[in-house]
Amino acid sequence: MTLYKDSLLERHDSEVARILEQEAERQENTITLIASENHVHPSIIEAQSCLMTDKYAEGYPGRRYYGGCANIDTVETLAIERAKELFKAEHANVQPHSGSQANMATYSALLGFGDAVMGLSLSHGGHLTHGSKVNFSGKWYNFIPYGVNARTEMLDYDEIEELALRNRPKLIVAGASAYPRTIDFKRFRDIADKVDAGLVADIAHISGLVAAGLHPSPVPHVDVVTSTTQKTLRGPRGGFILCKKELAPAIDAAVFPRMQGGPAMHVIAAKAVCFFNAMQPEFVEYQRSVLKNARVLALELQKYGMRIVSGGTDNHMVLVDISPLGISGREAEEALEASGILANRNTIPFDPKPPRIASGIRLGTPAITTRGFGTGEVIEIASFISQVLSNPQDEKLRERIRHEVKEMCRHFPVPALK
Ligand code: DSN
Repeated sequence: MTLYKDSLLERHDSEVARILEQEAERQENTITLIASENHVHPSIIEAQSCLMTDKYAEGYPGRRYYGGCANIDTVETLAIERAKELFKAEHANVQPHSGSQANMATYSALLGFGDAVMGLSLSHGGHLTHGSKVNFSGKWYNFIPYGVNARTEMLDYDEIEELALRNRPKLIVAGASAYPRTIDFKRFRDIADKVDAGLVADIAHISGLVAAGLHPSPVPHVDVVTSTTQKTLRGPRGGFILCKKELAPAIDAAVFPRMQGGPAMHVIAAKAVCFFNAMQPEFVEYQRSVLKNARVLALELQKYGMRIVSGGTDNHMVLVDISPLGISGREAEEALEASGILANRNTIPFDPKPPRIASGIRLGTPAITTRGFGTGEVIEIASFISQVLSNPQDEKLRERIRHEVKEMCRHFPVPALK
């Protein structure tokens, strides 16, 4: 043990300490290319491990159902004000435990059961909460999925408009979890206005880019924005909602008391730190590097014969069709993990394979960029990926790449482990 050696936790519960040590080691020696993951700043971990985990605080600042909430009110108000300032929003709710719960509360505030909603199909890059049949969203609401254009593999706003005119949804959800291109929220607003629909932007993946001004903000165009804090925004695991002032009472009531009980105040303290961190100039520099690394990764993988869905990337992620290499997404994910590189299998638009097999992998650069990897390392990583995916069963190759990955990682420690 190193991190937890002689720690209170090790003395108290050596079993858990050992597991946490192994997880730290795993992170330290792995290249994380999962697009939704990141490595937080140690300030986030410190804030999140604070004593506010002890406190019940059902309600909102100044309106709690428990005593002893003075500090709780101050920190939640700070998180709210920082979120509003960062995203130039009229109102913020920082209590959702996750992005899914932020979406659940938002739909509940804006819709009745069975109402028609349009969302990006999961198989074209949408999220479970955008209408998947196995999710509450697909069970409680009548989701009409839209997809990407078969030729460009990008959102086709004319097609979306036509679908909206035909179905007249009450709400349109714009946003994705596997879409590597810029989303035109203004165009979505025009479409929503034509059919008198509400508009929600789910920016869980791109909120860090939006905060840094490197992806157009949905805030001026939509009624509600939902997001997570743990992805490009590099904060604790959680969700938040932004909206116009007039929707604030409905959104707040939907989060608490309708969907959630006591807020996770230690996480809200860490969300406040996350928004503060995202206001610093170095955060913008970080996001620029995230974008640059993603572009280089796409170009390099293309050179090795992999097909990049939509032909490139505008954000932090690259969606790769690996069917030209003759292997599935699942095989690729497994071979890469055995070589020290983490990615996730992902369907590509119009994928003939089911999601558990998939024809693609989704890669993202937020975590490696946080560690300080630059384009030189990204070029090397693309070469590792190509070698592994060209010989997915070669044990010796896996071992060699695992060693090279470990060596590369040694020069770029995970921030919390420095
Ligand atoms: N599971 C997240 C992702 O990987 O994109 C979305 O919630």
